[in-house]
Amino acid sequence: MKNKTAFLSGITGQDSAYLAKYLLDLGYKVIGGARRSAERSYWRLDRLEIKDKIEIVDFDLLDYTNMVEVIKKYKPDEIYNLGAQSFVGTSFRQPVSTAEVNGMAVCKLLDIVKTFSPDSKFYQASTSEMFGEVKESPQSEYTPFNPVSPYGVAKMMAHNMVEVYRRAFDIFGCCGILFNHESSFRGSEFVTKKITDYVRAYKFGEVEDTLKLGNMNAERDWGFAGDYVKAMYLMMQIDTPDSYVIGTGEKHSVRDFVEVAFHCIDIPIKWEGEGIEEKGINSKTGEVLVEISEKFYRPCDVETLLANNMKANKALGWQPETTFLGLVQKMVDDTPF
Ligand code: NAP
Ligand code: F7E
Repeated sequence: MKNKTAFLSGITGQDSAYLAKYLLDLGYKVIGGARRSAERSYWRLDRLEIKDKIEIVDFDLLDYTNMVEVIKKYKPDEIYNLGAQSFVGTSFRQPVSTAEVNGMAVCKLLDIVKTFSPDSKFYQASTSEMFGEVKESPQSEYTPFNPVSPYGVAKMMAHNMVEVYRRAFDIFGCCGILFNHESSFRGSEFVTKKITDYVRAYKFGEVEDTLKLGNMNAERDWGFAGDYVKAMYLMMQIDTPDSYVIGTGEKHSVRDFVEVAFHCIDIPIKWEGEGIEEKGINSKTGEVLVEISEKFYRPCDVETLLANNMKANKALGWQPETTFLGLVQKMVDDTPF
């Protein structure tokens, strides 16, 4: 039997690295789409030693002609649209380009699939950020969306568009409504990576300043990216395309995350002060390690997220394997698995 072909947009990103490895191990031929930049970095693929096993092609979600050429040429069995402007903070400063890449480009890509490769299965990287100011907790596939960031609004458009293409045009379109998933491959501006990079540097005596953070009260349902890409694959294998919430069902605040990360190097943290005056202090030595900077506050923030993953558990047999402590430890140790 011929090996299946999977096309992954955003091949330089965190999720594509884990998914590419997973699919290659299953015997897939993997084509990875990367947009042009002054110097492309494949450090994640290199660390997994899979760069040479992937066919890399130029692919920019902002270029319609380029997308047509790639989809027409490969007619992949499975398309995973993982490319996006993925940083919520930036979406407040660049709402137009975020809407174009995360929203409108997905509409174009779906239409290209419908026209040139209607048998391709399509996975869209939807997000818990669409729940925004949450209408209920925990959040399931039936919870109304209420986004509070340009990122969330754009992703909601893409999500709804996949559901319309599924109903109206019979496209095999799946949406994974993924809650925050992290790893040592996370981009450095995301809060988990920022904290764990700091803690590791502190352990080796390499920091010169305190760790500066924003909203310490925000709560997230954080899981391990390596577990979540398996859910993407599973939803593309069942008979009927659908949308699934993927998360752990456990939430923690940014403050908890900081405490657990320092705990991984045996430093107990105590907190003093409130709001902008809050400080995280090494309770053994009195050294101030964490301070608040307004720079990292957002104009609006999602205060709390918690997944109800029952549907994925029942229909896909999916459940997370990595505990919260296990995730933080992997990140502090900088190990991908
Ligand atoms: P990531 O590490 O930031 O990777 C995003 C990828 O998209 C990068 O390869 C980036 O390329 C690429 N990209 C950006 N603009 C593009 C464009 N115009 N055309 C083509 N590619 C473009 O993100 P991730 O954490 O792996 O997330 C994967 C997907 O899941 C994203 O769609 C994200 O929005 C979504 N998501 C993530 C989470 C999470 O917690 N990680 C949760 C829910 C949903 P460059 O390297 O050139 O920038
Ligand atoms: O922020 C707060 C911040 O940037 C988490 C993306 O993958 O998950 C991710 O989006 C929380 C927010 O992730 C800092 O205000 C405090 O409340 O790590 P983050 P995110 O915004 O939740 C969703 C599901 C996606 O889909 C996105 O693509 O932490 N926070 N202090 C901070 N955040 C950052 N980045 N930096 C800080 O210093």
